[in-house]
Amino acid sequence: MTSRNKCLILGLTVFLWVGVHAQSYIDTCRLLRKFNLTGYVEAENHSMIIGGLFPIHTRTIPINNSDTELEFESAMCEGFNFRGFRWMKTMIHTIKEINERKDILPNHTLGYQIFDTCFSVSKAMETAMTLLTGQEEKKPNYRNSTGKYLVGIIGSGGSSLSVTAARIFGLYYMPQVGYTSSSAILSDKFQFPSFYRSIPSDKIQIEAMVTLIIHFGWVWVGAIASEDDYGKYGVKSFREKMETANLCVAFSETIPKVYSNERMQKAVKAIKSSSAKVIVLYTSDIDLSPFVLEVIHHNITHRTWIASEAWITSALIAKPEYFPYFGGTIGFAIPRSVIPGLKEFLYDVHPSKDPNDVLTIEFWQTAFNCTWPNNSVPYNVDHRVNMTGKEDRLYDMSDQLCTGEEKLEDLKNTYLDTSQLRITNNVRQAVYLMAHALDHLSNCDLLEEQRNNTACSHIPDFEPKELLPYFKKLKITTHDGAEIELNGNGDVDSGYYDILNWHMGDAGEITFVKVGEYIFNSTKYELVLPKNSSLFWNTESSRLPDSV
Ligand code: TCR
Repeated sequence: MTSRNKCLILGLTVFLWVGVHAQSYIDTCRLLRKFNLTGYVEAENHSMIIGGLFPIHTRTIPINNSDTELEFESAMCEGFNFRGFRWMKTMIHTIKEINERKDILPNHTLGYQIFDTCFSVSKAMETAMTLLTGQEEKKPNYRNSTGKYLVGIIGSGGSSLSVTAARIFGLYYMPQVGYTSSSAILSDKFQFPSFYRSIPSDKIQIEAMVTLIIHFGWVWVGAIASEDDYGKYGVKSFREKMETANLCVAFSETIPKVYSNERMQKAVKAIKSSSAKVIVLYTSDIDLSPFVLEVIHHNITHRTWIASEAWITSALIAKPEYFPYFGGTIGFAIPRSVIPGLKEFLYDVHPSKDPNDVLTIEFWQTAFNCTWPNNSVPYNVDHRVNMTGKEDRLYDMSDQLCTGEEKLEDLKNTYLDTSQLRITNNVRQAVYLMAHALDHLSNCDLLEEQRNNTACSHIPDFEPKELLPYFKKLKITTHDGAEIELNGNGDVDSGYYDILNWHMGDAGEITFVKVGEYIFNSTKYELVLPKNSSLFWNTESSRLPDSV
């Protein structure tokens, strides 16, 4: 059989698996290529492994090669993502902490195998397959490439990536706990039978947005979404909720995933030609940044942006030079937390510790703009397409050699900024949910109603699906006293969002001022916006904007 036919057959099979979420024929072909994945593994001396999927890069590098070359390697990645690197480190930190505790899984320790998804659907699929099959096998044997039992997955980042991975993991009922995949579609247990999450569903955030809009008396609001499961489902339910509340959506546009000047201009035109002055932006920060440049280029000011939680505190967007355009942004954020010991753990990173740790070397090179001598980093470039659609080298290997004496303390870097631990705390809670489920399994701690029809399982030789009953109504208390409880759909449905408003700080930086909260549980919700909260509005009069 020719490799092209093989590709087609595998492609068709995988296409059936991942349905509409398979990006293209090329993506499925990548599964046949030699794996070219980066990540971390620690398996020795542990009986069980938890898989982890994190966006440590922001893009795969588009392949222009001829068809024959396509067989050899999977895509390489670029655009080092300091935030994703911090999330990944937090998973390792949490696992280490759990292994030291005597009250959770006292007789067992957890190992991990973590991969970079490069913020791309194709890599999410590839890494999911790699975790399940241990690379060599055609079907899962629940022992991954480390020879250890794979008992669950943390990840895989954004909703589109989790949807893709969950369709594969769901086939084998492999438990997966998402830390930042918030799309409402993932609550559907028919489609995603083994997906759970530590982040609330966007269903709640959408309700919160419409409640906020009603609160301020706005009636005519524009909407812009990213072109993925997060943005598309987000704006879809936003439109529905607005309609139910008898409010109007002035326009609804998407930001293209792959730069298209034409489509970008369409979105810009919609904003410029509409009388709507309040606009919801439902997108992750990575997808939003090219759009922000357009807004600035077209000098679009005096708009009030309603931020979704994915970009409200993002260092990529909250830059002082963007304040004239985005000052006054208001939106929702996952509650902040302080994680004991994390800061020290994050600082404990140095490329000289392990010459094979290519991600740390790349981190160092990117952070200090130097080149680590004799390194084997497979890639360390960042040629993002710029506003004119041309390639724009944002980062290239520096001529300056790193000395190893560079000081992390001197860096002002997202990776080390522990002042806004929000999704980072969700990563921690996702690992804890998994560990507590395993702990309950080890004690056969079943709910009353499950006792008659569920057998007790034994660590480590149980099948992944035997862990699922222990996620039902799973309830844990976090280090800062919060309670997290999963409902029947694997969602958390009580908690709160902070409502943040962008102000200018004394040193000209953007500050995220908490102006209220949106408190919710399964039966009711409440928008708390005290009258005396100091709100900053980006209007000529600095007063509350009219929506038209
Ligand atoms: N859910 C988004 C991704 C996302 C995110 C974030 C990315 C959320 N919050 C914060 C970076 C930083 C919320 C999704 O795709 O589901």
